[in-house]
Amino acid sequence: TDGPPPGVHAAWLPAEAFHAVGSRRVMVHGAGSLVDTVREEVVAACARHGGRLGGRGRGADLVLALRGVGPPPVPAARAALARAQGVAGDGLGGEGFLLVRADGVTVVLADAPAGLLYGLFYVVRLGEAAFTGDLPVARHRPATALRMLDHWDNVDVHPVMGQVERGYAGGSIFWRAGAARGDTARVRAYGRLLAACGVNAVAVNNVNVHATEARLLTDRLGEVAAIADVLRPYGVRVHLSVGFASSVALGGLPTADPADERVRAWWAATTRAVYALIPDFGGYVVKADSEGQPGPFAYGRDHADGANVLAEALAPHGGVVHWRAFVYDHRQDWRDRSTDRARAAYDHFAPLDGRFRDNVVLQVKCGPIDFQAREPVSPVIAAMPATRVAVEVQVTQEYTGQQRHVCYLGPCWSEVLRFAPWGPDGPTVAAITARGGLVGVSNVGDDPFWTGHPLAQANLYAFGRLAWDPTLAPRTVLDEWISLTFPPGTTAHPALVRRTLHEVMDDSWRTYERYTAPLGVGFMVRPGDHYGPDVDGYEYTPWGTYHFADRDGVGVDRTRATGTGFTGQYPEPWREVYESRERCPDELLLFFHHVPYGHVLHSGSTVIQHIYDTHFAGVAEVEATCRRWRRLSGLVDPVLHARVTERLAEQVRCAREWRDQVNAYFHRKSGVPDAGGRQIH
Ligand code: BDP
Repeated sequence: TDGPPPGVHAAWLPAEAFHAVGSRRVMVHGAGSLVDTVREEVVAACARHGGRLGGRGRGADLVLALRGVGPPPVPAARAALARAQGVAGDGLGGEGFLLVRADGVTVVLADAPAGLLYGLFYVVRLGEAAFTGDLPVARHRPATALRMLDHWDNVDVHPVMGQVERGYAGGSIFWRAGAARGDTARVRAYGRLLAACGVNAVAVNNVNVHATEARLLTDRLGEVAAIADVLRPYGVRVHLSVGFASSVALGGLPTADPADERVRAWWAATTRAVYALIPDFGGYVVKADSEGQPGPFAYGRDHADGANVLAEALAPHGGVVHWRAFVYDHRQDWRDRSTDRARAAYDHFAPLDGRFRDNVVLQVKCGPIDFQAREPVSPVIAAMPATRVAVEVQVTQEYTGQQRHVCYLGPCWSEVLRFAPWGPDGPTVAAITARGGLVGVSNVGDDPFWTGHPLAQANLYAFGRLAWDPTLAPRTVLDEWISLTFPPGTTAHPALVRRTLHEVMDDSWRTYERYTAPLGVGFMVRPGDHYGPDVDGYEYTPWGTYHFADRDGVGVDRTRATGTGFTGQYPEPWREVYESRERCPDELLLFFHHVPYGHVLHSGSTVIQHIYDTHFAGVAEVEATCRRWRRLSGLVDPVLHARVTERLAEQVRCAREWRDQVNAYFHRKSGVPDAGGRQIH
């Protein structure tokens, strides 16, 4: 139980990461299946590192105890516990824990088994620091109860999208060629990684629900139950993506109209059967009226009507429906600016605020368009005070280098979570969405390194950690990941490894931004697979993703004064900041404004010169990354080193291609030469 199956890389939990815990006397006090998991982890760690799981009356260095099951038998632990009890104040919730160290004993205290499990992984993360000196009582609770990964995994291999839609890490860990893989060891190892970073829910199939996947809800439910059984010991609940029209496709009804009694009865009965098999089932994820998926519009109903039917069926069992706000017309006429795709989610959902049942979570993509490397924060998040809103981010790197490029996304998500829609004195996105949660599209597959690019593991880790605590600095999170992934004992030069990884990764998202689409304009990618540059690839298509470059200027006018009016979806102060060319932040200028190439940015540079400079700089940074990575040859696992080296070679090639296409394109459009006199190909 203490490691991944043969041939699979340990990611952030190699055996060495457990040295501090495993070399000590540990006592686990309490009962329940997750407490058993804690015990198994401790036993395995001790077997490797020479410690032992203590029994009654023995001394202990670490006590992991559930409150309310009587005092632990070790005197020193009792004293530390008494101290902790005094400070605890209100409850720790179902997942929280307390940590205190005094008199040579480290104590983790929780009210529920999941808290003990998270407490154990916290101690593992602290390493020796958990056993040094005194530690004052510290209370840890997740910022939100819903920390979920959505797998866009298909059960059948999709003719275009393959086994995993937008997957860059091989096949699915759950499904292969139409059937459950039944790879219990792999799924269990995954659950363990998730628990160690704080993720507690997983949707096991694609939001685009095709015929085979649909049946997971009914006659193939057993396969979902089997996955739930394996993830349960790590506190991870299973969710299912379901089709809105399931009552037709699976139930044989003539309609999926949410107002039809038969439809409601079908959902109620179907959901009852789900809970009979999976009592802790998390709920449904629904993509409706979006990119060809069926939805309530077909019946003249709105999305509150649609979501509430499923919510009503789930409510008696404690389940939630994650209803996605990614609703837009992908066959729109691009000449008509009132159809601005950025406006769509708000236009559809903001009027429905207050109409959703309590167990509906509206799942809103972090930006208004679609997971571009740079977008403003979606205005929907601030527009629905009476609705539980979750933010959805894309851990899988569809638009950020597809796990061939190093792109650490912690800083990107942190900016979203810290954004304050009503200005610095108002609540942050993290606070607004605490009732709804954080959802990420998973980047995991059956690749031996889990994520294709070994360094993309840090994105999975950061997702979980930021969901648990959105105030964490991305650099700190990366530092944790480095410590857990390359602990002493796995490398001869931990300090050099740490420094190099920070140099390679800390700023890699901004580097990626520099060599791709400029100033928030987005979507200069190859249509279809979305990898690599294609400057006009989407410009004359019906997808609603344009840059409007011509000989005079570039950018999308989304102002109220002269454009699509999208800026009006934000509250003050942002509605005016974004409306104003002068005040709009540089990095979003072309998202909100169409400006001449000679427009001067806050940085002092013109738009056209900024484009040239950032594209040359971005490529130079990737070249420097390659040199830095070479330093680690011989210092980290050679297979991992080789994998990253191979990916970096592709990243350099692709970054140069981006630079050359983007620079040449704008050079030809504008006729403005590079002030630096560099060659533009
Ligand atoms: C887009 C992806 C597409 C997804 C869609 C979604 O290209 O594959 O189905 O998002 O989120 O970014 O539903």
